[in-house]
Amino acid sequence: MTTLISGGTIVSATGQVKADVLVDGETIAAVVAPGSTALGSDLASTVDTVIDATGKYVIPGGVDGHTHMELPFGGTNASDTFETGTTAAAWGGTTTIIDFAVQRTGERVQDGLAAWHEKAAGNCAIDYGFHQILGGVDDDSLKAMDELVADGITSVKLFMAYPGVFYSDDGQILRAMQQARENGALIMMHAENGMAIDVLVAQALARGETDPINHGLTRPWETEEEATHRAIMLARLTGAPLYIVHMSAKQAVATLAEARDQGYNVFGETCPQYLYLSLEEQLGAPGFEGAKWVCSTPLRSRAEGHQDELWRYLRTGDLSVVSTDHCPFCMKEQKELGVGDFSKIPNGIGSVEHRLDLLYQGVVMGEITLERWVELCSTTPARMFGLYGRKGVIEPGADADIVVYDPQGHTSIGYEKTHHMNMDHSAWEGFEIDGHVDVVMSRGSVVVSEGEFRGGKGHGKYLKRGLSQYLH
Ligand code: DUC
Ligand code: ZN
Ligand code: ZN
Repeated sequence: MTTLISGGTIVSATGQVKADVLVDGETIAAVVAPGSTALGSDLASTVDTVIDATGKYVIPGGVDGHTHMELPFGGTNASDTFETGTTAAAWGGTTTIIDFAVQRTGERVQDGLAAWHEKAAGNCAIDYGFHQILGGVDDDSLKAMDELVADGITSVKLFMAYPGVFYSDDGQILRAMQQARENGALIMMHAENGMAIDVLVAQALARGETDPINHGLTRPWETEEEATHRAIMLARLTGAPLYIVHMSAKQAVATLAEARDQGYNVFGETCPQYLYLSLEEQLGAPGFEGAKWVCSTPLRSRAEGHQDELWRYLRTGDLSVVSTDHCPFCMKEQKELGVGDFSKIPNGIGSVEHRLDLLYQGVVMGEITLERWVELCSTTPARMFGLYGRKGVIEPGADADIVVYDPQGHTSIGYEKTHHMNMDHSAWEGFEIDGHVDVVMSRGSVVVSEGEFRGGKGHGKYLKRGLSQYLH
């Protein structure tokens, strides 16, 4: 099966070029100048299918390096299965996810990972890989980390928050970093001071402050900045590279930027919710409504200017990646667990479907360039998580994961509109997007076209990943 994507502008992390893309089977066979006779006089008439991309951008499929399908958390499970979540991702132009397999405290790492393989295998509409959450750092899990790396799970996530659930203390973090220094794993860090937060939460509840906004008020920026600083110091001490997930506080990113200026191998990720949404407007919505936006790290105050600073850090390169931290929960029976006690609201927002569209608004608003859009959503995550060459790029030999994006198109986001995630609401209700995902190809198969889903579960393959390209 051959396909020619013709007439479009290919946008990469480094530039734009008008060129046609020839896809043969699952991979990209050639990128040719329009009208080139290098591969025969009339390529369009020799291929099986032609996709007309005139006036549109042709970009590498999105790589979302941070999702939580079916995550058991907060007394319930994230509401997207691997099937519904990867289908929604495909609708939005994301062709690869990297989800977090979980080792619960007291469980064997290998058992946690096997359970994740079982959830995902045969159910994904797009390709997928795993990071491993270590819920307990000990001799066994450190040994298991070496096996993970050999098996293509080349990054582990540790938590400085959620004592009693996922939390690792500083000694455990230090040991994991020492091991990562040896085996090449990338340490991903949830950087919030969970011990301090738990005290603030208990004090707020004792004062009768139970509304969702208190989730943000009890996780002030200092708790993110302090943990970020501590994580960086431990990384410096051990020489391990460090990737800090879901950064939302401008002060924490300033600390990260300072360490980067000093030459340390530390990287930051943010998410669309921290760029667009705020403590005042969403988390502080009347009644229990704010529960829709309870996630950790929390949304930050617009009055304090975090959102603008995060866009700036995306431009300076101090923030390297935009992922979603997709962790959806319905209001009914899930978020509702926290009526009368904000600390019981399951933490998470669903965005896996909207990342490319939302970030493209950054281009429309003049916050980032087209190239930076592609770099943040696809190329850098592919490099960061050992997938580059197959993913994150349009060049011969790469997987044919390609999105045709129409800058003249329009997308109305909302639960009743373009929403395909398994949720009973949208955290992005009413967002109007200049731009539209027209065609999505995953390993050579068109999975979305003309407003129709043409993919299916089982198409997505497990990706054994290499080491991060940013380790040295
Ligand atoms: N933050 C969330 O909002 N949800 C899942 C886990 C996390 O760290
Ligand atoms: Zn986290
Ligand atoms: Zn997460």
